[in-house]
Amino acid sequence: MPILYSQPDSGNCYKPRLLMAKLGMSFRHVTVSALDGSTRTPDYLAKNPNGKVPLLELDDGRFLAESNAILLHLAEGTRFLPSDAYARALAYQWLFFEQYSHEPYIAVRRALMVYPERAKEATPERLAATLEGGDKALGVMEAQLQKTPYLAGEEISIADIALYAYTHEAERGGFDLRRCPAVSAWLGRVAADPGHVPLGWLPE
Ligand SMILES: N[C@@H](CCC(=O)N[C@@H](CS)C(=O)NCC(=O)O)C(=O)O
Repeated sequence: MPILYSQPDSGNCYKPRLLMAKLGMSFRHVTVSALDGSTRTPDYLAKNPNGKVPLLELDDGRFLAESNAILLHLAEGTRFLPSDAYARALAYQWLFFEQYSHEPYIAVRRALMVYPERAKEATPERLAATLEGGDKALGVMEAQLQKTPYLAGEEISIADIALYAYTHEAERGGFDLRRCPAVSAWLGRVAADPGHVPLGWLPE
């Protein structure tokens, strides 16, 4: 059975947990957290030299880091990864967008506002810059979701799993989703897709 090393309240870690739940895949969960130093132990750094979660350990003992790479691997051959080359590339487009134009603003602002350990980093300048960047990312998603029900087109894909993770937490970072009705409706569609689990869900 694959093992997922992850932090329960992290959106990046929620992505593979959510996909595996929707796929009905069994996996073992090992809690590793940036907050208690367990991502910095020699044992963990031997598994992932970048010292971050999530990390997937495959049945054969190989490791895979980076949430969106894990999504790509898990989704191979499933309804979450289109087989057509262009449709697939569109899903990749949103995965890269998530890492460069969305997560650094929306996830970071949430972390600054939610974790007391991060509060000292929440300067007015940083809060303003992350608000501006996050609102821009939400605007890009809103424009797409006014045209198609899911980010990469007519069907749900890993693009939606990747972007759901921190978008559904955006209000905890001070973003106003009432300004993005298509994004709000899409959040509801992703949550209504079979097998959905909430952020803190862990397998038994
Ligand atoms: N690009 C990475 C980011 C992973 C990441 O930043 N994870 C955080 C938790 S959300 C972490 O492990 N932080 C620990 C640290 O930086 O020490 C991914 O998508 O997996």
